[in-house]
Amino acid sequence: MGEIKNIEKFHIFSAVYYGSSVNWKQFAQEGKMEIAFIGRSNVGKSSLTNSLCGNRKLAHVSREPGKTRTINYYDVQSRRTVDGTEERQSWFLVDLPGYGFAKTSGKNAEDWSSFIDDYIMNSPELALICLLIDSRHPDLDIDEKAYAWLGTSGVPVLVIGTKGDKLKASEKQQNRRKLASNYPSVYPPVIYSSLKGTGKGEVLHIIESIVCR
Ligand SMILES: Nc1nc2c(ncn2[C@@H]2O[C@H](COP(=O)(O)OP(=O)(O)OP(=O)(O)O)[C@@H](O)[C@H]2O)c(=O)[nH]1
Ligand SMILES: [Mg+2]
Repeated sequence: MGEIKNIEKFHIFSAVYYGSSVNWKQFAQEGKMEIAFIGRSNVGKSSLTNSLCGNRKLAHVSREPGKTRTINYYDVQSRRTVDGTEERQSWFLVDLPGYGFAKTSGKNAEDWSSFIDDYIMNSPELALICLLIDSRHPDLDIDEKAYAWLGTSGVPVLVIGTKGDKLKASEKQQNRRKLASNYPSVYPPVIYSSLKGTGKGEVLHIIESIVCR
């Protein structure tokens, strides 16, 4: 009888809340790779965190914008099997507060908190920034500003179009093309639905290429 090879796809098998901070220095010395989610308030960052990790109770999701106010670190363990050999990876998924929402009006109402800025610019372990954009609105000024600014960090950006379940199939194709032209990146944009889990394979595949190198 031939031997049955156990080939296992890359997946996250454990994700645990690690800590919250408004100061990038607090966790910076851990030396683990970090993948961060950034995007407008209410775009679905916390929902995506939960969807990717397969745990609906991990990050707090809210219908009200401005739910996540701190930099939240999740300690993630992933694994894959290559030619019968299991490989494990340990990294941080970092859920950031949203931008474009402020209870106070004024000059900085549209800006993100300065600690997001500090975090992005001062995290040597930051290997990928996932920029989440509502797939129904692929050309908002505030997202274009965020994208332009993120480009100065030198960290690769993956654009994820969220709430894909709210688009018709034809709109999905069209808006994916718009995302690709508005936010060019080494990675093609992914249309995601945290509600249905669509796009999860594509995002995990890109994460795999980063955490397994
Ligand atoms: N239909 C649909 N709704 C979604 C999806 N993802 C998130 N939502 C909803 O959008 C709202 C905001 O989701 P969150 O995940 O809390 O968004 P966030 O970006 O973390 O928001 P802040 O922490 O406030 O910046 C909630 O009501 C979610 O249920 C999705 O894929 N499909
Ligand atoms: Mg959130």
